[in-house]
Amino acid sequence: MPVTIIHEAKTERLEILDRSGKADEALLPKLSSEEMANLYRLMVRMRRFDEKALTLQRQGRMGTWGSIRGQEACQAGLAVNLLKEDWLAPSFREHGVMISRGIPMRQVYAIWRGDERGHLFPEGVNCLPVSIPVASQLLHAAGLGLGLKLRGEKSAVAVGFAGDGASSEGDFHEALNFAGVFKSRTLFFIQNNQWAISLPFKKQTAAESIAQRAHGYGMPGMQVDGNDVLAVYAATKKALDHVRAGNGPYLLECLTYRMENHTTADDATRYRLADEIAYWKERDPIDRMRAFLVSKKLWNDQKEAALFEEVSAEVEAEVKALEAEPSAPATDIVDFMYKERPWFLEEQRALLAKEAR
Ligand SMILES: Cc1ncc(C[n+]2csc(CCOP(=O)(O)OP(=O)(O)O)c2C)c(N)n1
Repeated sequence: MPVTIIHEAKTERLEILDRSGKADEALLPKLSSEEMANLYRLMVRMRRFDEKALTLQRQGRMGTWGSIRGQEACQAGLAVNLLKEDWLAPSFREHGVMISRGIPMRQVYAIWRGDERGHLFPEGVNCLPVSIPVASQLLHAAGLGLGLKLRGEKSAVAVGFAGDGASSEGDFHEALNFAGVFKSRTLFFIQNNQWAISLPFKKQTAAESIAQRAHGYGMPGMQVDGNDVLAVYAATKKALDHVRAGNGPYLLECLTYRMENHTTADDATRYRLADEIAYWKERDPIDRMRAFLVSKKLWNDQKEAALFEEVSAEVEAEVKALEAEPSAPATDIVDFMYKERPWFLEEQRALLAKEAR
């Protein structure tokens, strides 16, 4: 019986900066000095924002917090490639992209204090509410992307976010299959931070990468060093160009590491070894980019101090504004659920309103 090959697949991986911040010059994206420094600024801003939330949580001023420490390059590299008309379908670990898109820090903090008013995003910021069910965001983005296509959009895309754990959910398969078949205007943006709470990546799949699974859905996929902001920038641009041009969806896997606990309710020292954390600390996305900028004479201690002061002041002002807000009414629990409340929620709402009085 003659055998013919019906599909051959290769999956690319991109990295530009080595761990000490030295660039492969041939691969450098065409960015001005200011644009490169801006990527760094965004990451530092995210980190200060994140660190403050962890402190607030320890002080009992925040419900819980899912840290993005270590994932700043993924989020900054994507954020600068987004257009105003794009849509985001975020999971619970996208604060960096959200604050870079013009959502005030205080609103993201509010969400994590269980205050639904945080989800009332400024007019014109196309972002769905944070969705907690793992992998659900990909379905939302597949549908949004189809909607944009049916509306005849020529540039807008939908970005669906998920982690490595999400790639084992049925929703992941359904979203990618659907988007592939209907050629949705969707970028599937996977931050593989190696852990789904206490489950390591090698327990998620027998495949080497998430990116290679794109072949099975008839879309291109790529893996990028998610701790290298220049590589994420370049890979995201390539992926978005593909989707914007109407060629269908794209699967981008950013290989990164969750430096903190899963959330403040977790203790990662119970399942992770110190060696692993040390390995990733040496590949910190902010340190790498700073070393690169310094080597190009685009950054120095003075700029660093000024930036730190600026973002710290912003974070403090946002916390002040957050804490000056009157508490959310108890009825918000049901008010944010449906456009039209069913009878049983009306009953519960009345009860809540009475109790609150
Ligand atoms: C459908 C569903 N199952 C379980 C959970 C509980 N849960 C929250 S986060 C998480 C792990 C997610 O891991 P991953 O997708 O790798 O994202 P990461 O938290 O690492 O960013 C789990 C199991 C959930 N929120 N939704």
